[in-house]
Amino acid sequence: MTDIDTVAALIKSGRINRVVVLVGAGISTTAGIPDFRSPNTGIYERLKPLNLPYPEAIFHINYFQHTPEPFYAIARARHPRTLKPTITHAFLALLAKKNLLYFLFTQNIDGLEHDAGVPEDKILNAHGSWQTQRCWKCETPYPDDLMKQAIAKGVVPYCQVPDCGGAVKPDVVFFGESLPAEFDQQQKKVPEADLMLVMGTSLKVAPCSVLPRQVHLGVPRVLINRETAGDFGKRPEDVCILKNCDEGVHELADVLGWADEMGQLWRDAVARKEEVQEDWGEEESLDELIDKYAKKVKNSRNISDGHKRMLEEHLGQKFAGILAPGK
Ligand code: CNA
Repeated sequence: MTDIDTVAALIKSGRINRVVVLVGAGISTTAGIPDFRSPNTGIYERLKPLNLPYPEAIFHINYFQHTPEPFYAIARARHPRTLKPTITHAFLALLAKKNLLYFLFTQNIDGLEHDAGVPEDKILNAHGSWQTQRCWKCETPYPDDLMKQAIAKGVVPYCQVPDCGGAVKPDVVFFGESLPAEFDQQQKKVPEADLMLVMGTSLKVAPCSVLPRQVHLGVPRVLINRETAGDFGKRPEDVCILKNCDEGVHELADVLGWADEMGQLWRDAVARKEEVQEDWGEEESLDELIDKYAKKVKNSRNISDGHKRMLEEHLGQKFAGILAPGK
């Protein structure tokens, strides 16, 4: 019996009614958005030309507060507007349709679970989303149309409140920020699971990384991921399917006899997303945007606008002026 057969047999037994799912960036890589940590293809490795103090800095609130430029330089390539749900997202929608999905924790900020048709009340976007935005300093919301323009152009949008001057940040949870209050409430559902499914995550980011450990001993935990993660494999009831998520859910759906239904859900979701595609002008890849920004920083003698502002604040306008490009 293969691992896929084991999981399918559990689901077919009728004893599974409360599947709690945790997903991460790996379920969206085939939609065209790179994850953080995969070697060569992950964002962290590709950010090297930017000479950041450390790769996570670009998503760290302390860094963003004085240097938001790198985040916006690549935001266009990370914004989910053009992304379409994958077959793995459709599998999640199918779990919900079959009343098996008890709750879904997603660490992703691309909203593709929603786009695939998973009901809103079954999803916690644990790390927020791009749907809304506000000033990091005074928390005043910022208009959607202006935010779109800023992302499309790769420029930093600033708060419109007089004398505030804070950079606007999408409501995604940066490193150094707290998760939504709802997380504490929803994580109580984990010990109520009769099966936990974890897909596409390295389980390196707390607190989501601890969720699989909150499943009761004896309750099956299934990992579908390219590599092993967290403490998976330590419990006798663990099932580790080490392959691409889309491949894993395809095989599972085949054995369960769900393949046609899943395929239809996926096609419908893709068609819905295609209908609302917006034209943001010429597309530039993540690497092109990184390259462009790296050159810009180099030409301005490695002093970003954010650093200049910081110098101005701390050392005074005159001194910062000496470091301005071309001086
Ligand atoms: P991560 O640390 O980059 O890990 C991704 C995991 O998925 C790794 O173990 C990979 O081996 C695995 N993986 C990659 N592609 C596939 C695939 N096709 N099939 C199976 N496995 C695959 O990302 P995590 O999600 O664990 O880390 C949490 C971060 C990533 C959260 O803060 C997210 O907001 C953030 N993130 C989100 C997105 C998104 O919204 N799509 C993209 C990039 C990063």
